[in-house]
Amino acid sequence: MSVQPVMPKCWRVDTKPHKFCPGCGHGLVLKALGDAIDELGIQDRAVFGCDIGCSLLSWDFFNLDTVQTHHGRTTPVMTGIKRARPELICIAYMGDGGGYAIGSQHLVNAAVRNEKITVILANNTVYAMTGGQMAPTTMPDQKTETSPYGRDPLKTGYPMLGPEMVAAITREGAYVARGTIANLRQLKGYLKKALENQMAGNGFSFVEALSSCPTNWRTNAEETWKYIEEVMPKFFKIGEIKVPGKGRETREKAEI
Ligand SMILES: Cc1ncc(C[n+]2csc(CCOP(=O)(O)OP(=O)(O)O)c2C)c(N)n1
Ligand code: SF4
Repeated sequence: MSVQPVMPKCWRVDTKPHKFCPGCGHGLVLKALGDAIDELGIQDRAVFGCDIGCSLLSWDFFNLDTVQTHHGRTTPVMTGIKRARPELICIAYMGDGGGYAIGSQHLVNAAVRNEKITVILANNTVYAMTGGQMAPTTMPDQKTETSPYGRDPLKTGYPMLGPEMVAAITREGAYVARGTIANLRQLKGYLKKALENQMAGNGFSFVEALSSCPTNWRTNAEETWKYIEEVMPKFFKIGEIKVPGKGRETREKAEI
């Protein structure tokens, strides 16, 4: 007897199996997002925007109106749709290269303006689609195509703490959290809260998800999971960072 995997209702079954590499975190983030959309019952009014980078492989992932945009420009494109059609739930999905480097000005300005959209960013610590170059989120000592001896923070800076930055520059009404593919239930909870924040018209909502790229990390399943569960959270603290009505959380400092 064959066992059919349970897929979110809002996924497009005919485009599965998806196009991501085996062990890629993108599929898990999108599973959590699909479940969140189903549970909130917003499939008929959600609009999904994906970026350049491996996130673009989700262009046919959902049974949702979908737009695929230029690198890092998904945030302003979704902002435009939201302003024109405020009743829609606008979701921008991107990688850390798109959100924190090539499109960082768009993320910063949308956050400062407290645009009523939801941005979801998969942080896999590399520019994956182009072959694993160093990204703003590359960890200290992490080897990449362009940091073959490991990232030296004294020369190239420390990894970008995106949610912490967004929390600092948004005003009241913003929701900001960092989840991980290692805890999908928690990640789904954060995504639901981010979407509910948009539905309530409160302000910007932003969720970073710690994600994996075994292809460019050159890791097997065990090493990949260890990196996600043990190494990344030492620097990228998981949890809610800003919640409307509760203000900004003061969390313990990162270990590195
Ligand atoms: C303006 C611009 N600069 C550079 C590129 C080349 N480029 C395409 S994908 C990519 C890396 C994407 O990395 P990230 O956003 O982290 O997503 P990932 O592939 O890791 O999911 C780059 C640099 C581009 N398409 N456009
Ligand atoms: S290259 Fe990395 S991020 Fe891209 S699909 Fe493969 S595992 Fe995922």
